[in-house]
Amino acid sequence: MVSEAVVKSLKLTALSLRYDLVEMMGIGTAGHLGGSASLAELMAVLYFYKMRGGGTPFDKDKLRDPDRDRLVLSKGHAALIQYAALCEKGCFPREELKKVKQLDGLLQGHPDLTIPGVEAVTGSLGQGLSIGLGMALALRLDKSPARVYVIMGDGEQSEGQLWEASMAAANFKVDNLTAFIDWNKVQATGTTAETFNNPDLDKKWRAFGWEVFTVPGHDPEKIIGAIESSEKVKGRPSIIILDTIKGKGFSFAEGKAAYHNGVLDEARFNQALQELEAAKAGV
Ligand SMILES: Cc1ncc(C[n+]2csc(CCOP(=O)(O)OP(=O)(O)O)c2C)c(N)n1
Repeated sequence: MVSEAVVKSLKLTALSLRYDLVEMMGIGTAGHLGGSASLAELMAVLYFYKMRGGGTPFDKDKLRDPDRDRLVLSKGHAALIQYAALCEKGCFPREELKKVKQLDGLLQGHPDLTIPGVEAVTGSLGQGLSIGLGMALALRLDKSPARVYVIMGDGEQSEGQLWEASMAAANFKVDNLTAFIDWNKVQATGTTAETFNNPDLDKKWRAFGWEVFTVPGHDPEKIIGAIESSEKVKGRPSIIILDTIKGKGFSFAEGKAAYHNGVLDEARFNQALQELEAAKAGV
């Protein structure tokens, strides 16, 4: 059972991550608001509550600890929200946020191993689950208590490779792996249903031998509950389908493909900051 105080602090953390996201995007500078904002609560839960760096909470000084939990952001285009979390954890200086996606900056458009805290190079959709599965198998061989988390998109579910990894993970009875689907129902140019309709994801994953949970994806308490349930599942991998809103937290972007990769003009930039302030007051 998570205390009210912890839940409140995670909600505030998610807002801070959204704030960092807007700072990185700047005015007309960088895109990918939608699929980043939909992950803010999950990132807050993972980096600020759940992930361990060799026995203690995620720690920038334990990034090479063999027993650290691993996070693979398979939907690598949402890198900005991961960068926000890593920055808040002190993995690199805040000034880097201003140089995101610039040639002389540390933080490139997709996660890269030069960035402290990033565990896998991603961006070509469909590959992260295979990478995470390899990590999970290696950790099992090493008898490590660490867990692997892999975050995928719902549009990404049309990639064939992840279904191979899905079958392999069930075949190998991997139970130190928890995957997530950011079920925000929108992808790059339209809704997921109209772009590549892939219904009944829960039934599909269950049929592939996984334990499946579906939870409201902007509720830290529910996310924690599902992760903790997944930790108790033995002999098969788990997947948590997060029912989310693309662009969550920014009224002009919610549910809109235009803000998949669209940049913010000055008016939207200011509106975004105002909406975050208002949300903070309501937590
Ligand atoms: C293999 C591959 N094909 C196409 C792309 C281009 N692309 C980037 S994001 C995206 C849409 C992804 O949709 P979804 O997985 O739902 O992500 P989210 O809406 O959560 O951001 C596409 C097609 C890519 N990165 N990799």
